[in-house]
Amino acid sequence: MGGMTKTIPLALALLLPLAAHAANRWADPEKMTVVMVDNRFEPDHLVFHAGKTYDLLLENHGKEMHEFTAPMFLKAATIKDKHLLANGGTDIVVQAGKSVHILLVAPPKGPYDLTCADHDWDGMIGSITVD
Ligand SMILES: [Cu+2]
Repeated sequence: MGGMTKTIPLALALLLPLAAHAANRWADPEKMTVVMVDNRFEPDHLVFHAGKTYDLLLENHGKEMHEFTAPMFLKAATIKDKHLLANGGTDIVVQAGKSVHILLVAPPKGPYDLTCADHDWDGMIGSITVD
């Protein structure tokens, strides 16, 4: 028992700086809002900076369910709450009238595809640039 009380504070002393560092990554993100309507993204071209943290807010103002389908972008980014991703991590589903916040660290530079898997046939297509 005496050994435990000595061991725990030491473990905490070692872990707390790590926890603080991990938390800082998500502190003070840049806000980015994308509005989804029937059937398009507003705006339809998004620009992120590689390695920067974002609070991406997806607002569905439409009467249809829409999806932020960006398989390569979402796989390459660091996503805080992966449970918000659907269909094998390829997209974010936003029900009509709802919104979803995603905290992410932007992936490496490059162009990434963006579509709505439900309405790409109707031109609900955007694009993402990470620079
Ligand atoms: Cu859609």
